[in-house]
Formats: sequence, C-alpha cells, structure tokens
Amino acid sequence: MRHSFIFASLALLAAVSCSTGKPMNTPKELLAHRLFAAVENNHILYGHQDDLVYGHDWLVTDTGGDTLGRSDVRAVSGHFPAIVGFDLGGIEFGDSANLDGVDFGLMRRAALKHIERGGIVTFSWHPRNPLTGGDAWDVSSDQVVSSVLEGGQLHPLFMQWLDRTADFLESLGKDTPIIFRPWHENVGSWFWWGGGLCSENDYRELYRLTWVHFTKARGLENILWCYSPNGNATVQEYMARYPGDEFVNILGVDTYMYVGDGSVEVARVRYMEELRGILVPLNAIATEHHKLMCLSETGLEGLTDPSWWTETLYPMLREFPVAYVLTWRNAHDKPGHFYAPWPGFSGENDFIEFCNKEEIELL
Ligand code: BMA
Repeated sequence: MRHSFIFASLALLAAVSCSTGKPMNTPKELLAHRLFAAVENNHILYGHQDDLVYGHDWLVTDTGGDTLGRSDVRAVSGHFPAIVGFDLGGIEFGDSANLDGVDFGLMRRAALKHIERGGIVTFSWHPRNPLTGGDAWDVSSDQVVSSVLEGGQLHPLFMQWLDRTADFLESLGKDTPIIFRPWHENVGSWFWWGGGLCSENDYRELYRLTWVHFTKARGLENILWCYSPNGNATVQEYMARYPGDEFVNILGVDTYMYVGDGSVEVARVRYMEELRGILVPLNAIATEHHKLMCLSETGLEGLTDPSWWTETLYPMLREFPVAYVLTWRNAHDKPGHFYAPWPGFSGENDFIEFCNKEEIELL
C-alpha cells in the first residue's frame, strides 16, 4: 500500500511556481494532477461510499460533536480510504438529511475533515423526480428531462434545485477541490434521466446545463466532473450521451459483480467481461481526449466471494489505468447491503491483502 505523499508534493509545486511568478495551479488542477500522477505511477486510489458517517453496524448521530474518526475500512485495514463518496439526494428539496438519512451538516464536516487529512471527496446525486415528486427511480414519465431544460415547464423549479445543490457544494469552499458525478448510470433506464427516458440530445443538455450553471453562474470552478454511465453499455452507447470534453474530466463506469442464485465463478467471468468490454475502448478514448478514468461505483454486495478483492477486483484494476475505484456503501439499516468488510467479517483478510498491495493507495 502506498500513502498519499503526492498531494503534499504537488501543493509544494504550486507554491514554488507562484514564487517564480508563473500562474499557480488551481485547486482543481492540483487534484487532477494528483490523479494523473497516481495513474503514471501505477497507483489506484481506493474509495468507499459514506465511509465516515456510518458503517455496517454503526451510525454517527451526533452531528455536531463527533470526532468522525470511525470508518469500517480503517477499522479493518488501519487506514482511511483515499476517497470517500457522499450522495446529495434530497438537498434539492431542502431536506436536512439525504435519502439515506445522512445529515447534510454532518456530511459537510466529514467531507472537509477528509480533505484536510489528504483525502479526496466525490459527490453523487440521486435527486427526486421533479415532475412527480417521486424518487430518482421514478421512471413513470419520459417527459421529465425535456421539461427541466430551458423553455420547459419545470425549468424554473429545476434551476432552484440546481441552486440548492450548488449552495451545498459552495459551502465546502470555492477553493476546495471536489469531484461531482451527476446524472449517472444514464444508459440504463432506472433513473428518470436514463437512456429510455430522454433523447441523447436532451441528456447532453441536462449535463451541460448543470455544468454551466455551477461553473459559470455560481463560479464553482473547483469541481472535477465525472461522467459515469452504467458499465454494461457499449462504448457507442457510452459516448452517444457524452456531454463533451469541455464538461467532463473523468470517464467513470458503474459496474457491479452480481451473483444472485448463480455461481461466483460465472458472476466473476461476467463482471470481468463487462468491465473489459467497456474499459478497453474507453481507455483509447481517455488517452486521446486526455481524460482520467475510474471505477466510479463497483462492488460485490454482501461480499459473498471470500477472495473478491485479490482475485477479481485487483487483477481487473491492474489491467487498466484507472485512477481510483469506489466500492458502494455499508448500509447500517439494510442487512446484506454492504461492499466493504468490518472487523470480524469473515472476508477481512482478503481485503487487508488487497490494501497492502503496492499499487493500492489509502491514506
Ligand atoms: C443505491 C442503494 C440505495 C441508496 C442509493 C443512494 O445504490 O444503496 O439503498 O439509497 O444507492 O445512496
């Protein structure tokens, strides 16, 4: 395992370039450099969703005074993950907690604390359906995206939603570099912005509208934007909805290993084939377009394969220059819905072995 010394050296570099009179790197550029440097050095940053605010059997409830030192990943490996993901779903409605019950004030504190200790934070967003008031998975209408775009009947409401989300991100500080990953898994049709629910053009407009509003109107120039369709898509499908180079810094894929009632072996082969199917052509595109690549969401729910980390994920990561990988959340309130071990879980050792690999970076 490698620790994150690179960030400190990059910060130094920025200061040096300032003293020589050359323009200083922006926080966002520094974060991008850090991720590119990881790729160059064959490192992969490990990330875990919601790692600091709850774990398999615990939840931070003291939103103000908690020291935020807990983490399932740290409890097992001795290290915080390099990346922590949080979800903003609910902020658009003015809710005080997100769709999984994470208080937004707590999220802000946890995110800032993680960045302060040298970590990276990425935000996803499962906003409600602005037409029906249902959740992000409400796919009862294929008119939602078109109606939030400029000229659409829901446009004013939607701009208010964007502003509430931008308010939260702004509250982290305009010099705080972060990753934002909106409108994800958009080739599949399980979210209201999904493939079967809007035209390619309308999807691209949705992403661009978000980017332009955050970057230009709100001045949030501290964001690296991640485009992350579901990985079981062809590269043609992936690129058909690509917003454009100006709007995207990181090419992500969301791909899970799914065992269900079948065998682990079959599931493993399918997962690897799916990832290779998208990452081989995506790698060529990333190189040509000078973009970073990542596994923006992945995992095996319930970790039913005891050697998943070392025999499936690790070999897969070695095949492709992905800057980071984020495994999904250890839900405290949904038994079986977990993607990282905790102390006492039977698969602990395999995870520790994974974390100890030369290429895998934690804090
Ligand atoms: C999904 C599941 C849900 C959760 C949502 C947003 O993949 O984990 O339980 O509400 O992500 O975090």
